[in-house]
Amino acid sequence: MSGKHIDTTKSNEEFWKELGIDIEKHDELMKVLPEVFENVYLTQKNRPKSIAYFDKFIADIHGARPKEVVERKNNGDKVIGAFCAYFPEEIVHASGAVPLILCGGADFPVADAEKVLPRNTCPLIKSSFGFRTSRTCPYFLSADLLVGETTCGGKKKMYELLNEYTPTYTLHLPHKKDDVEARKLWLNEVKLFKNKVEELTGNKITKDRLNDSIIRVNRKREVLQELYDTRKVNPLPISGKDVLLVMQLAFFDEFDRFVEKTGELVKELKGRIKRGEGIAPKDTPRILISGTPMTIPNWKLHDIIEKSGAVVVAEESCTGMRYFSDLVDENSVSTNAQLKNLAERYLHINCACFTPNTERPEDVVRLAKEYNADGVVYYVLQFCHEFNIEFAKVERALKEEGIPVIKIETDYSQSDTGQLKTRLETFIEILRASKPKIHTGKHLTSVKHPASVEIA
Ligand code: BJ8
Repeated sequence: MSGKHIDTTKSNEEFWKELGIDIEKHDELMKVLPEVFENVYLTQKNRPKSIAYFDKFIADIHGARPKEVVERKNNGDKVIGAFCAYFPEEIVHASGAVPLILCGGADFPVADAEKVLPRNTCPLIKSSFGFRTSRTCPYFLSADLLVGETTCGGKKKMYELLNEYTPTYTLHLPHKKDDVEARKLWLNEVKLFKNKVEELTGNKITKDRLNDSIIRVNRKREVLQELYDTRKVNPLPISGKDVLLVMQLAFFDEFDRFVEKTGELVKELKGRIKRGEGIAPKDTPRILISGTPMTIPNWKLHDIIEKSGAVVVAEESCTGMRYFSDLVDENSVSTNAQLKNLAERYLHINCACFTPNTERPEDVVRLAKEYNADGVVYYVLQFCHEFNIEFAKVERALKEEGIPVIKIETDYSQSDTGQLKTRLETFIEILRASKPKIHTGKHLTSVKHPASVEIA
Protein backbone atom coordinates (compact mmCIF):
# COMPACT_ATOMS: atom_id res chain seq x y z
CA MET A 1 0.00 0.00 0.00
CA SER A 2 3.06 2.25 -0.02
CA GLY A 3 2.02 5.88 -0.59
CA LYS A 4 -1.66 5.01 -1.07
CA HIS A 5 -4.19 6.87 1.12
CA ILE A 6 -6.52 4.45 2.91
CA ASP A 7 -9.71 5.49 4.62
CA THR A 8 -9.39 4.27 8.22
CA THR A 9 -12.88 5.37 9.19
CA LYS A 10 -14.43 2.53 7.21
CA SER A 11 -15.49 -0.83 8.65
CA ASN A 12 -12.71 -3.31 9.36
CA GLU A 13 -13.67 -5.41 6.36
CA GLU A 14 -13.57 -2.47 3.93
CA PHE A 15 -10.30 -1.31 5.48
CA TRP A 16 -8.74 -4.77 5.06
CA LYS A 17 -9.90 -4.95 1.43
CA GLU A 18 -8.25 -1.64 0.63
CA LEU A 19 -5.09 -2.78 2.33
CA GLY A 20 -4.94 -5.84 0.07
CA ILE A 21 -5.92 -8.50 2.63
CA ASP A 22 -7.17 -11.82 1.25
CA ILE A 23 -10.58 -11.55 2.92
CA GLU A 24 -11.58 -15.17 2.53
CA LYS A 25 -8.41 -16.53 4.13
CA HIS A 26 -8.44 -13.80 6.73
CA ASP A 27 -12.00 -14.78 7.74
CA GLU A 28 -10.78 -18.34 8.29
CA LEU A 29 -7.94 -17.09 10.48
CA MET A 30 -10.23 -14.83 12.49
CA LYS A 31 -12.70 -17.64 13.07
CA VAL A 32 -10.13 -19.58 15.08
CA LEU A 33 -8.51 -16.85 17.15
CA PRO A 34 -11.34 -15.74 19.47
CA GLU A 35 -12.04 -19.32 20.48
CA VAL A 36 -8.37 -19.99 21.27
CA PHE A 37 -8.09 -16.74 23.23
CA GLU A 38 -11.22 -17.48 25.20
CA ASN A 39 -10.02 -20.96 26.08
CA VAL A 40 -6.50 -19.89 27.03
CA TYR A 41 -7.15 -16.51 28.67
CA LEU A 42 -10.73 -15.88 29.58
CA THR A 43 -11.09 -19.12 31.52
CA GLN A 44 -8.54 -17.85 34.06
CA LYS A 45 -9.92 -16.62 37.37
CA ASN A 46 -8.87 -13.71 39.53
CA ARG A 47 -6.97 -11.89 36.79
CA PRO A 48 -5.84 -8.31 37.49
CA LYS A 49 -8.38 -5.76 36.29
CA SER A 50 -5.80 -3.80 34.30
CA ILE A 51 -5.25 -6.75 31.98
CA ALA A 52 -8.58 -5.77 30.35
CA TYR A 53 -6.73 -3.23 28.19
CA PHE A 54 -4.57 -6.00 26.69
CA ASP A 55 -7.57 -8.32 26.20
CA LYS A 56 -9.31 -5.54 24.31
CA PHE A 57 -6.26 -5.00 22.14
CA ILE A 58 -6.20 -8.68 21.18
CA ALA A 59 -9.94 -8.75 20.52
CA ASP A 60 -9.47 -6.20 17.73
CA ILE A 61 -5.83 -6.88 16.88
CA HIS A 62 -6.36 -6.59 13.12
CA GLY A 63 -8.68 -3.59 13.42
CA ALA A 64 -8.00 -0.69 15.77
CA ARG A 65 -4.19 -0.75 15.89
CA PRO A 66 -3.58 -1.37 12.14
CA LYS A 67 -5.91 1.57 11.50
CA GLU A 68 -3.76 3.75 13.75
CA VAL A 69 -0.64 2.58 11.94
CA VAL A 70 -2.17 3.30 8.54
CA GLU A 71 -3.34 6.69 9.80
CA ARG A 72 0.31 7.45 10.55
CA LYS A 73 1.15 6.41 6.99
CA ASN A 74 -1.60 8.66 5.64
CA ASN A 75 0.17 11.48 7.46
CA GLY A 76 3.48 10.67 5.77
CA ASP A 77 5.16 8.41 8.35
CA LYS A 78 6.80 5.15 7.33
CA VAL A 79 6.29 1.70 8.85
CA ILE A 80 9.26 -0.57 9.44
CA GLY A 81 8.75 -4.20 10.41
CA ALA A 82 11.36 -6.57 11.84
CA PHE A 83 11.78 -10.08 13.23
CA CYS A 84 14.39 -9.99 15.93
CA ALA A 85 15.39 -8.54 19.29
CA TYR A 86 18.48 -7.20 17.51
CA PHE A 87 16.35 -4.66 15.67
CA PRO A 88 17.53 -1.23 16.96
CA GLU A 89 14.07 0.25 17.38
CA GLU A 90 15.46 3.49 18.88
CA ILE A 91 16.70 4.48 15.42
CA VAL A 92 13.27 3.87 13.90
CA HIS A 93 11.46 5.90 16.58
CA ALA A 94 13.98 8.73 16.17
CA SER A 95 13.20 8.92 12.45
CA GLY A 96 9.46 9.33 13.12
CA ALA A 97 8.67 5.91 11.61
CA VAL A 98 6.57 3.20 13.28
CA PRO A 99 8.50 0.06 14.33
CA LEU A 100 6.72 -3.30 14.51
CA ILE A 101 7.95 -6.81 15.26
CA LEU A 102 6.24 -9.18 12.85
CA CYS A 103 7.39 -12.69 13.79
CA GLY A 104 4.55 -15.12 13.15
CA GLY A 105 3.31 -17.24 16.04
CA ALA A 106 0.31 -18.86 14.34
CA ASP A 107 0.02 -22.22 12.67
CA PHE A 108 -2.53 -20.87 10.20
CA PRO A 109 -0.16 -19.42 7.54
CA VAL A 110 2.33 -22.31 7.75
CA ALA A 111 0.60 -24.25 4.94
CA ASP A 112 0.95 -21.26 2.64
CA ALA A 113 4.62 -20.88 3.52
CA GLU A 114 5.27 -24.56 2.85
CA LYS A 115 4.38 -24.00 -0.80
CA VAL A 116 7.79 -22.30 -0.97
CA LEU A 117 9.80 -23.10 2.15
CA PRO A 118 10.87 -26.64 3.11
CA ARG A 119 8.56 -28.34 5.60
CA ASN A 120 11.46 -28.95 7.98
CA THR A 121 11.91 -25.24 8.68
CA CYS A 122 11.35 -23.55 12.05
CA PRO A 123 7.63 -22.65 12.51
CA LEU A 124 8.47 -19.05 13.38
CA ILE A 125 10.14 -18.62 9.99
CA LYS A 126 7.31 -20.37 8.13
CA SER A 127 4.59 -18.48 9.98
CA SER A 128 6.25 -15.09 9.37
CA PHE A 129 6.75 -15.77 5.69
CA GLY A 130 3.27 -17.27 5.36
CA PHE A 131 1.59 -14.22 6.88
CA ARG A 132 3.09 -12.11 4.09
CA THR A 133 2.47 -14.50 1.19
CA SER A 134 -1.08 -15.34 2.30
CA ARG A 135 -1.91 -11.64 2.72
CA THR A 136 -3.64 -12.24 6.05
CA CYS A 137 -1.74 -9.77 8.25
CA PRO A 138 -2.56 -6.04 8.07
CA TYR A 139 0.68 -5.14 9.84
CA PHE A 140 2.76 -6.87 7.17
CA LEU A 141 0.79 -5.16 4.43
CA SER A 142 1.37 -1.75 6.06
CA ALA A 143 5.14 -2.11 6.11
CA ASP A 144 7.25 0.07 3.81
CA LEU A 145 10.39 -1.81 4.75
CA LEU A 146 11.14 -5.11 6.47
CA VAL A 147 14.35 -5.58 8.39
CA GLY A 148 15.96 -8.99 8.66
CA GLU A 149 19.20 -10.01 10.30
CA THR A 150 21.84 -12.68 9.83
CA THR A 151 21.00 -14.72 12.91
CA CYS A 152 20.04 -18.27 12.01
CA GLY A 153 20.40 -19.78 8.53
CA GLY A 154 16.67 -20.29 8.03
CA LYS A 155 15.76 -16.67 8.69
CA LYS A 156 18.61 -15.35 6.59
CA LYS A 157 17.54 -17.30 3.51
CA MET A 158 13.83 -16.61 4.10
CA TYR A 159 14.52 -12.85 4.00
CA GLU A 160 15.84 -13.21 0.45
CA LEU A 161 12.47 -14.61 -0.57
CA LEU A 162 10.53 -12.09 1.52
CA ASN A 163 12.27 -9.33 -0.40
CA GLU A 164 10.30 -10.45 -3.47
CA TYR A 165 7.12 -9.27 -1.70
CA THR A 166 8.21 -6.29 0.42
CA PRO A 167 11.61 -4.53 0.31
CA THR A 168 13.72 -6.30 2.93
CA TYR A 169 16.94 -4.91 4.34
CA THR A 170 19.20 -7.33 6.20
CA LEU A 171 21.39 -6.30 9.13
CA HIS A 172 24.69 -8.14 9.19
CA LEU A 173 24.94 -9.46 12.73
CA PRO A 174 28.32 -11.03 13.56
CA HIS A 175 28.28 -14.37 15.37
CA LYS A 176 31.08 -13.62 17.82
CA LYS A 177 30.60 -11.08 20.59
CA ASP A 178 34.06 -10.78 22.06
CA ASP A 179 35.92 -10.28 18.82
CA VAL A 180 37.04 -6.67 18.28
CA GLU A 181 36.56 -6.81 14.52
CA ALA A 182 33.09 -8.32 14.96
CA ARG A 183 32.10 -5.47 17.27
CA LYS A 184 33.34 -2.93 14.76
CA LEU A 185 31.36 -4.65 12.03
CA TRP A 186 28.18 -4.51 14.12
CA LEU A 187 28.69 -0.83 14.99
CA ASN A 188 29.11 -0.11 11.31
CA GLU A 189 25.91 -2.04 10.57
CA VAL A 190 24.01 0.08 13.09
CA LYS A 191 25.35 3.22 11.37
CA LEU A 192 24.38 1.92 7.93
CA PHE A 193 20.94 1.11 9.26
CA LYS A 194 20.57 4.68 10.51
CA ASN A 195 21.45 5.90 6.99
CA LYS A 196 18.94 3.51 5.47
CA VAL A 197 16.17 4.71 7.77
CA GLU A 198 17.02 8.37 7.09
CA GLU A 199 16.89 7.70 3.37
CA LEU A 200 13.52 5.92 3.63
CA THR A 201 11.85 8.49 5.85
CA GLY A 202 13.60 11.60 4.52
CA ASN A 203 14.15 12.61 8.16
CA LYS A 204 17.53 13.35 9.68
CA ILE A 205 18.16 11.46 12.90
CA THR A 206 19.70 14.18 15.03
CA LYS A 207 21.43 13.68 18.37
CA ASP A 208 18.45 15.18 20.21
CA ARG A 209 15.90 13.01 18.44
CA LEU A 210 17.95 9.90 19.05
CA ASN A 211 18.44 10.83 22.69
CA ASP A 212 14.72 11.31 23.16
CA SER A 213 14.08 7.97 21.54
CA ILE A 214 16.71 6.19 23.67
CA ILE A 215 15.09 7.61 26.82
CA ARG A 216 11.62 6.53 25.72
CA VAL A 217 12.65 3.00 24.77
CA ASN A 218 14.54 2.74 28.08
CA ARG A 219 11.28 3.64 29.88
CA LYS A 220 9.50 0.86 28.03
CA ARG A 221 12.20 -1.64 29.01
CA GLU A 222 12.12 -0.41 32.61
CA VAL A 223 8.37 -0.82 32.99
CA LEU A 224 8.66 -4.37 31.63
CA GLN A 225 11.40 -5.10 34.17
CA GLU A 226 9.09 -3.75 36.91
CA LEU A 227 6.37 -6.08 35.67
CA TYR A 228 8.79 -9.00 35.84
CA ASP A 229 9.90 -7.98 39.32
CA THR A 230 6.37 -8.56 40.58
CA ARG A 231 6.75 -12.20 39.52
CA LYS A 232 9.55 -12.83 42.00
CA VAL A 233 6.93 -12.89 44.73
CA ASN A 234 5.13 -15.88 46.26
CA PRO A 235 2.17 -16.18 45.78
CA LEU A 236 2.41 -15.03 42.19
CA PRO A 237 0.22 -11.94 41.55
CA ILE A 238 -0.25 -12.54 37.79
CA SER A 239 -0.20 -15.60 35.56
CA GLY A 240 2.67 -16.28 33.17
CA LYS A 241 0.16 -16.30 30.34
CA ASP A 242 -0.98 -12.77 31.11
CA VAL A 243 2.59 -11.46 31.21
CA LEU A 244 3.33 -13.23 27.93
CA LEU A 245 0.39 -11.39 26.40
CA VAL A 246 1.72 -8.03 27.59
CA MET A 247 5.18 -8.88 26.21
CA GLN A 248 3.75 -9.87 22.84
CA LEU A 249 1.79 -6.63 22.58
CA ALA A 250 4.91 -4.61 23.43
CA PHE A 251 5.89 -5.18 19.80
CA PHE A 252 2.66 -3.80 18.34
CA ASP A 253 1.14 -1.18 20.58
CA GLU A 254 1.61 2.57 20.41
CA PHE A 255 4.65 3.31 22.46
CA ASP A 256 3.56 5.78 25.18
CA ARG A 257 0.16 4.17 25.66
CA PHE A 258 1.80 0.78 26.17
CA VAL A 259 4.13 2.19 28.83
CA GLU A 260 1.18 3.85 30.58
CA LYS A 261 -1.03 0.75 30.53
CA THR A 262 1.77 -1.55 31.65
CA GLY A 263 2.54 0.92 34.44
CA GLU A 264 -1.09 0.72 35.59
CA LEU A 265 -0.86 -3.06 35.62
CA VAL A 266 2.34 -2.96 37.68
CA LYS A 267 0.67 -0.63 40.18
CA GLU A 268 -2.26 -3.00 40.57
CA LEU A 269 0.08 -5.98 41.00
CA LYS A 270 2.00 -4.16 43.73
CA GLY A 271 -1.31 -3.78 45.58
CA ARG A 272 -1.95 -7.49 45.21
CA ILE A 273 1.49 -8.27 46.56
CA LYS A 274 0.84 -6.09 49.63
CA ARG A 275 -2.38 -7.96 50.28
CA GLY A 276 -0.69 -11.35 49.67
CA GLU A 277 -3.11 -12.02 46.82
CA GLY A 278 -2.07 -14.51 44.15
CA ILE A 279 -3.46 -16.15 41.03
CA ALA A 280 -2.55 -19.59 42.39
CA PRO A 281 -2.07 -20.96 45.90
CA LYS A 282 1.15 -20.03 47.67
CA ASP A 283 3.99 -22.44 46.88
CA THR A 284 2.58 -23.65 43.59
CA PRO A 285 5.57 -25.04 41.60
CA ARG A 286 7.33 -22.20 39.80
CA ILE A 287 8.69 -22.57 36.28
CA LEU A 288 11.22 -20.52 34.33
CA ILE A 289 10.85 -20.94 30.56
CA SER A 290 14.07 -20.60 28.59
CA GLY A 291 14.61 -20.70 24.85
CA THR A 292 13.03 -19.63 21.58
CA PRO A 293 10.56 -16.73 21.37
CA MET A 294 6.75 -17.01 21.52
CA THR A 295 4.89 -14.50 19.39
CA ILE A 296 1.14 -13.95 19.03
CA PRO A 297 -0.83 -16.25 19.25
CA ASN A 298 1.66 -18.80 20.52
CA TRP A 299 0.42 -19.39 24.07
CA LYS A 300 0.67 -23.17 23.89
CA LEU A 301 3.41 -23.95 26.41
CA HIS A 302 2.30 -21.45 29.07
CA ASP A 303 -1.25 -22.74 28.75
CA ILE A 304 -0.25 -26.37 29.22
CA ILE A 305 2.03 -25.60 32.18
CA GLU A 306 -0.49 -23.38 33.94
CA LYS A 307 -3.29 -25.90 33.42
CA SER A 308 -1.06 -28.64 34.82
CA GLY A 309 -0.60 -27.28 38.33
CA ALA A 310 2.38 -24.92 37.98
CA VAL A 311 2.94 -21.22 37.30
CA VAL A 312 5.34 -19.58 34.85
CA VAL A 313 7.39 -16.97 36.69
CA ALA A 314 9.73 -15.70 33.96
CA GLU A 315 10.85 -16.18 30.36
CA GLU A 316 14.50 -16.18 29.33
CA SER A 317 13.48 -15.42 25.77
CA CYS A 318 13.25 -12.62 23.21
CA THR A 319 9.56 -12.36 24.07
CA GLY A 320 10.73 -12.05 27.66
CA MET A 321 13.82 -10.80 29.41
CA ARG A 322 16.18 -10.82 26.45
CA TYR A 323 14.06 -7.99 25.03
CA PHE A 324 14.31 -5.56 27.94
CA SER A 325 17.19 -6.57 30.18
CA ASP A 326 19.73 -3.90 29.28
CA LEU A 327 19.27 -0.17 28.91
CA VAL A 328 21.13 2.23 26.64
CA ASP A 329 23.31 4.95 28.20
CA GLU A 330 21.27 8.18 28.12
CA ASN A 331 24.21 10.56 28.47
CA SER A 332 26.06 10.24 25.18
CA VAL A 333 27.84 13.39 24.05
CA SER A 334 27.58 12.81 20.29
CA THR A 335 25.59 10.82 17.74
CA ASN A 336 28.61 8.56 17.27
CA ALA A 337 28.69 7.81 20.99
CA GLN A 338 24.93 7.16 20.94
CA LEU A 339 25.31 4.67 18.11
CA LYS A 340 28.21 2.98 19.87
CA ASN A 341 26.16 2.64 23.07
CA LEU A 342 23.21 1.32 21.10
CA ALA A 343 25.38 -1.24 19.30
CA GLU A 344 26.89 -2.35 22.61
CA ARG A 345 23.51 -2.72 24.29
CA TYR A 346 22.21 -4.97 21.53
CA LEU A 347 25.31 -7.17 21.67
CA HIS A 348 24.36 -8.10 25.25
CA ILE A 349 21.43 -10.16 23.96
CA ASN A 350 22.36 -13.80 24.44
CA CYS A 351 20.96 -15.36 21.28
CA ALA A 352 21.96 -18.95 20.60
CA CYS A 353 23.14 -17.79 17.16
CA PHE A 354 26.36 -16.56 18.86
CA THR A 355 29.45 -18.63 19.38
CA PRO A 356 30.58 -19.02 22.02
CA ASN A 357 27.55 -18.01 24.04
CA THR A 358 28.78 -18.70 27.56
CA GLU A 359 26.72 -15.87 29.06
CA ARG A 360 23.43 -17.60 28.28
CA PRO A 361 23.79 -20.75 30.44
CA GLU A 362 25.02 -18.49 33.25
CA ASP A 363 22.02 -16.24 32.75
CA VAL A 364 19.52 -19.10 32.88
CA VAL A 365 20.95 -20.26 36.21
CA ARG A 366 20.96 -16.70 37.57
CA LEU A 367 17.35 -16.12 36.53
CA ALA A 368 16.13 -19.44 37.93
CA LYS A 369 17.53 -18.34 41.29
CA GLU A 370 16.36 -14.74 41.03
CA TYR A 371 12.77 -15.74 40.25
CA ASN A 372 12.76 -18.62 42.75
CA ALA A 373 12.02 -21.13 40.02
CA ASP A 374 11.66 -24.75 41.05
CA GLY A 375 12.50 -25.96 37.56
CA VAL A 376 13.24 -24.85 34.02
CA VAL A 377 11.30 -25.76 30.89
CA TYR A 378 13.68 -25.39 27.97
CA TYR A 379 11.62 -24.47 24.92
CA VAL A 380 12.81 -25.24 21.39
CA LEU A 381 10.87 -24.51 18.26
CA GLN A 382 11.14 -27.48 15.93
CA PHE A 383 14.14 -27.35 13.59
CA CYS A 384 15.86 -24.58 15.55
CA HIS A 385 19.32 -26.10 15.71
CA GLU A 386 20.84 -23.15 17.54
CA PHE A 387 18.68 -23.39 20.65
CA ASN A 388 18.37 -27.15 20.41
CA ILE A 389 22.11 -27.79 20.44
CA GLU A 390 22.76 -25.11 23.05
CA PHE A 391 20.53 -27.08 25.42
CA ALA A 392 23.49 -29.36 26.23
CA LYS A 393 25.34 -26.46 27.87
CA VAL A 394 22.32 -24.95 29.57
CA GLU A 395 21.34 -28.35 30.97
CA ARG A 396 24.86 -28.91 32.30
CA ALA A 397 24.91 -25.51 34.02
CA LEU A 398 21.50 -26.12 35.62
CA LYS A 399 22.39 -29.62 36.75
CA GLU A 400 25.52 -28.33 38.44
CA GLU A 401 23.24 -26.11 40.54
CA GLY A 402 20.72 -28.89 41.15
CA ILE A 403 17.99 -27.15 39.15
CA PRO A 404 15.70 -29.60 37.33
CA VAL A 405 15.15 -29.00 33.60
CA ILE A 406 13.07 -30.56 30.85
CA LYS A 407 13.44 -29.88 27.13
CA ILE A 408 10.30 -29.41 25.07
CA GLU A 409 10.62 -29.32 21.29
CA THR A 410 7.43 -28.43 19.47
CA ASP A 411 5.78 -26.43 16.70
CA TYR A 412 2.64 -24.28 16.47
CA SER A 413 0.19 -27.12 15.84
CA GLN A 414 -1.97 -28.65 18.57
CA SER A 415 -1.20 -32.23 17.49
CA ASP A 416 1.25 -32.92 20.34
CA THR A 417 -0.64 -31.10 23.11
CA GLY A 418 -1.72 -34.31 24.88
CA GLN A 419 1.77 -35.75 24.84
CA LEU A 420 3.31 -32.50 26.10
CA LYS A 421 0.75 -32.28 28.85
CA THR A 422 1.64 -35.75 30.09
CA ARG A 423 5.37 -34.98 30.10
CA LEU A 424 4.92 -31.63 31.81
CA GLU A 425 2.52 -32.96 34.44
CA THR A 426 5.12 -35.58 35.36
CA PHE A 427 7.85 -32.93 35.53
CA ILE A 428 5.69 -30.71 37.74
CA GLU A 429 4.89 -33.65 40.02
CA ILE A 430 8.61 -34.28 40.43
CA LEU A 431 9.16 -30.62 41.32
CA ARG A 432 6.37 -30.73 43.82
CA ALA A 433 7.65 -33.93 45.40
CA SER A 434 11.22 -32.72 45.72
CA LYS A 435 10.61 -29.38 47.46
CA PRO A 436 12.60 -27.86 49.14
CA LYS A 437 15.67 -28.40 47.01
CA ILE A 438 17.23 -25.87 44.62
CA HIS A 439 17.91 -23.04 46.98
CA THR A 440 16.41 -21.50 50.04
CA GLY A 441 13.87 -19.11 48.53
CA LYS A 442 11.03 -18.34 50.95
CA HIS A 443 8.53 -20.47 49.07
CA LEU A 444 10.79 -23.51 49.18
CA THR A 445 10.52 -24.15 52.88
CA SER A 446 8.71 -27.30 53.96
CA VAL A 447 5.19 -26.48 52.97
CA LYS A 448 2.64 -29.25 52.46
CA HIS A 449 1.31 -29.15 48.91
CA PRO A 450 -1.98 -30.47 47.72
CA ALA A 451 -1.72 -33.48 45.38
CA SER A 452 -2.87 -31.34 42.52
CA VAL A 453 -3.19 -27.60 42.24
CA GLU A 454 -5.82 -26.10 40.02
CA ILE A 455 -4.54 -22.97 38.30
CA ALA A 456 -7.48 -20.78 37.59
S1 BJ8 B 1 17.91 -12.63 19.03
S2 BJ8 B 1 16.28 -15.79 19.46
S3 BJ8 B 1 14.60 -13.00 18.01
S4 BJ8 B 1 17.21 -14.69 16.22
S5 BJ8 B 1 13.65 -20.06 16.69
S6 BJ8 B 1 13.97 -18.20 13.70
S7 BJ8 B 1 16.83 -18.72 15.84
S8 BJ8 B 1 15.42 -21.33 13.89
S9 BJ8 B 1 13.94 -16.37 16.68
FE1 BJ8 B 1 15.46 -15.07 17.52
FE2 BJ8 B 1 16.67 -12.75 17.19
FE3 BJ8 B 1 17.93 -14.78 18.33
FE4 BJ8 B 1 16.00 -13.56 19.62
FE5 BJ8 B 1 15.94 -19.19 13.82
FE6 BJ8 B 1 15.69 -20.62 16.01
FE7 BJ8 B 1 13.59 -20.23 14.48
FE8 BJ8 B 1 14.64 -18.22 15.86
